[in-house]
Amino acid sequence: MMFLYWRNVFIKRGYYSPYNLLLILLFFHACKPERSDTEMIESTFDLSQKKSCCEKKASRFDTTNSDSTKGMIWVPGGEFTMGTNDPQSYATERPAHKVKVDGFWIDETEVTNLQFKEFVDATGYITVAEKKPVWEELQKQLPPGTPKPSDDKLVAASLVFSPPSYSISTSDYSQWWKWLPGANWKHPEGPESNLEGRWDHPVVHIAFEDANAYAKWAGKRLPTEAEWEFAARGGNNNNARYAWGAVLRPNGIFMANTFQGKFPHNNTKEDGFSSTAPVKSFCPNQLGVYDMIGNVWELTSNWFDLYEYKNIDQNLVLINPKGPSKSNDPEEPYSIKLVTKGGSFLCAENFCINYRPSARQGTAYDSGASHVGFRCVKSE
Ligand SMILES: [Ca+2]
Ligand SMILES: [Ca+2]
Repeated sequence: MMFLYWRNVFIKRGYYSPYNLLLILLFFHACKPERSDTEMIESTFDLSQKKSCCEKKASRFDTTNSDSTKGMIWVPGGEFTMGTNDPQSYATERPAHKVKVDGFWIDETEVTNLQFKEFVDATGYITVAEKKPVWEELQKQLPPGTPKPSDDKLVAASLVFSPPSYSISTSDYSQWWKWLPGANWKHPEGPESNLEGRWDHPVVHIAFEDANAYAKWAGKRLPTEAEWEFAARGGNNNNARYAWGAVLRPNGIFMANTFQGKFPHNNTKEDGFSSTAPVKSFCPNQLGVYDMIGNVWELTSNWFDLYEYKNIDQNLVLINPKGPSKSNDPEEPYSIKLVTKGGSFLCAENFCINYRPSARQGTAYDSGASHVGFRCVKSE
């Protein structure tokens, strides 16, 4: 979190330099326009369309859950093609490679505000975004010599999407991300906001340690990137571009909560939602799992290495890979990042095409934001 915060501080204080601009660009490196989905069909959101779609998508497997796996879907183990060779993808997703995972249970939905509240009520847990940052910890992710901020900057806060009302260049991320004191999971848009009417939305402003604490309490864990991608692909090996097939909007139906219109200022919300949506608002995948794509980015347990896939032996089948032993992004050497997957309600055609199962993004491990959440898994 602090890494992006400091970039904003640099900019606001006039410390704007090409280096800092580069950092900003690379933080969301995967969010840049690379193609138009020509197969996209113009459509408006229609609940009757969605209903008919969902009725056709029965889960492939019985979900006879015990209490410990209530609300979870069993993903039978198998081999699949992870990543992609699609040239219309980001370099960090390539090349495709063979992976085999054991079977596991996965949460049917992203963890909701109500579920997270149950955890907080039971444990008294306080999230990272609710606590005043510790300068000594911040320093570890900042270039040497970075000056200590004034105390009024070292306050509990989180990153909130706050776009302008007019068209701007998509090259400066500080134009739509605001470091907002008082923003946290209970107040997603800041102190004046609350969760009324949003208990079934995914919880946001969750850092890695927050997600791990919830998972431990629930007797679960975060998925590896491989588990997440296998589940997002419906537990099969077709390596389709989208989680549901080759076409972004089959028969004009919106399959996920993403961003329509011109990012960041003009969200036409043709899919029905300008921000997070209640979980299960869109069709489940072949396994019966909801919103793996879109709505909110989802944390995994893997450290993010920008070049991880380039170093994989293509002749091997990786068995239950857990990713690199440490974060590595040479362009942001001080930022420690985790892999997040699936894209969010902010993924727009003109800016970001991360609403695909192979897409991957590095997110600072100590960060929360208004478009990042998580779900859990459980081994057999
Ligand atoms: Ca949307
Ligand atoms: Ca999601």
